Amino acid sequence: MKRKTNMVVPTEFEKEVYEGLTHSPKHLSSKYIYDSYGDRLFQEIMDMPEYYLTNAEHQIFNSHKEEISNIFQNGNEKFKLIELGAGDGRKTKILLEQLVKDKANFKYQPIDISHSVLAQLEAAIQNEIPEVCIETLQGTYFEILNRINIENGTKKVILFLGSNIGNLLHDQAIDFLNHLRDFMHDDDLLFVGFDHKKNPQTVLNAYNDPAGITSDFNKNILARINREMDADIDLDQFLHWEVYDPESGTAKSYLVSKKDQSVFIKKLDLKINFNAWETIHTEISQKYDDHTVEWLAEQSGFQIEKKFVDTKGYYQNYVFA
Ligand code: AVJ
Repeated sequence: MKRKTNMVVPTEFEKEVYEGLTHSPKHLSSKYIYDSYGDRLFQEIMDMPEYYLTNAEHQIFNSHKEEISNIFQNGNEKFKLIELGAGDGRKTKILLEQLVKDKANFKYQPIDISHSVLAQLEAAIQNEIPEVCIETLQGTYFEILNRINIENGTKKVILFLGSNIGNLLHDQAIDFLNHLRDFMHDDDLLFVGFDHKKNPQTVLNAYNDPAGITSDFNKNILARINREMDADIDLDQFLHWEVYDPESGTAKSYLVSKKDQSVFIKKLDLKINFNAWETIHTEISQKYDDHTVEWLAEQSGFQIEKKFVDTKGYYQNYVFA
């Protein structure tokens, strides 16, 4: 059969690039930063001293793992430990080890969009904590939840860690939590990590490291357009820029064009003009206070069962039921 190359169906990424770069003001979605190179850069970000979030959540898990493990278990009842956006699972391992120690009856089901991340995670778990029964699930969160909810009945504990919820504005977070709650039954739990408001300088430093790792991470979205859509974007002609509004708690990442320039995206047959200092908004990283988390829970029909705070008061993990 002959294939008409001019009728190829565009991917989600291609559609969003077209939509976002022809929009005024320009925007691109941070979810497209994460290809295998983006995943690696994010792992480097988690190792940076300025990126306090990882250490804070790590500390909470280490200090409270017995109690967290207890909360997840309902006697010896079997449960699924489902992780949304598992990444390299470095913090989750602390909880997995505790659950194994407590002889909990569970299956670990990490969900991620990235094949390579899941393969690495599975190998690491089998190597480091072979007692854990792991089933990796590749896809988007709700696609997978739809699929695994068919085999009903088993209790679910859903992990949404690392301030991943911070990529959503409040309205989107409420929609997301509501949607998630549709998949949950009476005994099911949601364990979520929220990054809290703090000295605005501390927040800015976390998203603007002097080594430029965060800049490379942000620019990877343009690099992907170059690689996957045969574009000619000169990454050096864009500036990574971070702002933080201490009132709303919203940190925003931008890529700013350093000059008047145009780029051509061959695969989309699309030319995009940039004025000097024109922006592309790429990411939001929302920071919360207690009041706002309580409001989110209420708006999405969840009950707050428990919260854990790190010693600096930078970060909190909540148990929602
Ligand atoms: C993975 C979304 C939680 O917003 O803090 C890190 C991503 N962006 N540095 C965050 C990120 C720039 C991160 N999340």
